[in-house]
Amino acid sequence: MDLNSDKLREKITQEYQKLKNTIKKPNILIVGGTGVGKSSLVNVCFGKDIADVGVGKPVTQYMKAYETSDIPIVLFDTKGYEIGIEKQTVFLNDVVNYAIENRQDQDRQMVLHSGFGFRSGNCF
Ligand SMILES: Nc1nc2c(ncn2[C@@H]2O[C@H](COP(=O)(O)OP(=O)(O)O)[C@@H](O)[C@H]2O)c(=O)[nH]1
Ligand SMILES: [Mg+2]
Repeated sequence: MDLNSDKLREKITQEYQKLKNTIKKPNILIVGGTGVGKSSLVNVCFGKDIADVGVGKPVTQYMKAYETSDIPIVLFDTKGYEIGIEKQTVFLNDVVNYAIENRQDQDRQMVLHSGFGFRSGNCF
């Protein structure tokens, strides 16, 4: 087989694109108290202030999905998870149950990422 370096590079790029198109973006649910840096984490990951201006797609009352074509993940930003049985129940019903109910759906199943105990700037 005659493969010079340009052809080899082209072939690798084609195979990479093919592979990339078959892999689904992981959905990551960001959960944590108000002010721990969940929305800032979204902005750091996408390299722009999309969460601060709230352009995400509302998925539930408490959750928005953020996705751009160039970044290979989908981040679900949530309103703060607060202590207190009433608030916890509402949050669980709205956000966590959505993730649990969709865990068999390849397009919607989520990785749960806890925002407790750190701020976004410390993650990178
Ligand atoms: N010092 C510091 N402040 C942060 C960090 N991440 C976020 N913040 C600030 O914490 C505040 C709350 O952040 P935000 O992302 O809105 O928190 P959220 O309520 O969890 O979405 C904002 O003023 C951010 O600028 C961090 O890593 N270090
Ligand atoms: Mg926020």
